[in-house]
Amino acid sequence: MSSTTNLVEQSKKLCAYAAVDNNLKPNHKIIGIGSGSTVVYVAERIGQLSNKSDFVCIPTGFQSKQLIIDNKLQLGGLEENPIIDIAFDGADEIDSDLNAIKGGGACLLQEKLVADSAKEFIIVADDRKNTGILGKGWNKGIPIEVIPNAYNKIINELNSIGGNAKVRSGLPAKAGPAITDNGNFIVDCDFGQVPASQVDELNKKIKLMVGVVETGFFVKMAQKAYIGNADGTVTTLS
Ligand code: ABF
Repeated sequence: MSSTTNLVEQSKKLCAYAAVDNNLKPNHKIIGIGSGSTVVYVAERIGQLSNKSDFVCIPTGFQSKQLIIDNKLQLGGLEENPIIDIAFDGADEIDSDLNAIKGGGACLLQEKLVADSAKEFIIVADDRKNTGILGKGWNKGIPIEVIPNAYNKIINELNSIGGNAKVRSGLPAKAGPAITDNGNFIVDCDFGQVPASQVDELNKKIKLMVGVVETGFFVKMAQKAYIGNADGTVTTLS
């Protein structure tokens, strides 16, 4: 592992541990556990607690479910736990208003369901994600989950409002489109940089397109973000 990779890994761990240590309280019983590589350390930290069996953890997808199981935490579902006390998740990018882009891992719908069900939603991310303006660092476009046979219709509509949209390929690419945990496709749409003041309006426009299931814009959903810096410090945004 190169020293840069080590530093990034260290900053992910630092912010995740700080987010858990400063926010998880004994009265929190239901915890949302998001997806991605930073939240791995959130699950690890919760797994180190002596009272870990007091918590029920709600996953945002397959990887997240495995994380909960691997850390010997109690797995639950949103069906029987529709109110979550606190949820932790990563992000692809965060702006100065705590708007976020999520969905790089194609789990945005379940991630948004968990975040929306949570009384407190906390983002954990390394400092490469904290760019101040969405679309400045993240150049893969806004992930948008769509009903499969609507993808070309939605690509046309996104392009007509100034986007540059394409359907996401699965791995390996020649196997066809990426399929989400919900059986849908992902369209990634580049809008360039989106100022914080315009995120809500753009998100609403996209959501109104028939066939769109959910967008990767998380508009002011987070109460706090814990940013792990390369120098070993953690910045809290709120
Ligand atoms: C998920 O994981 C996604 O919404 C986001 O794409 C990604 C962030 O992952 P990482 O922590 O690996 O940067 O939360």
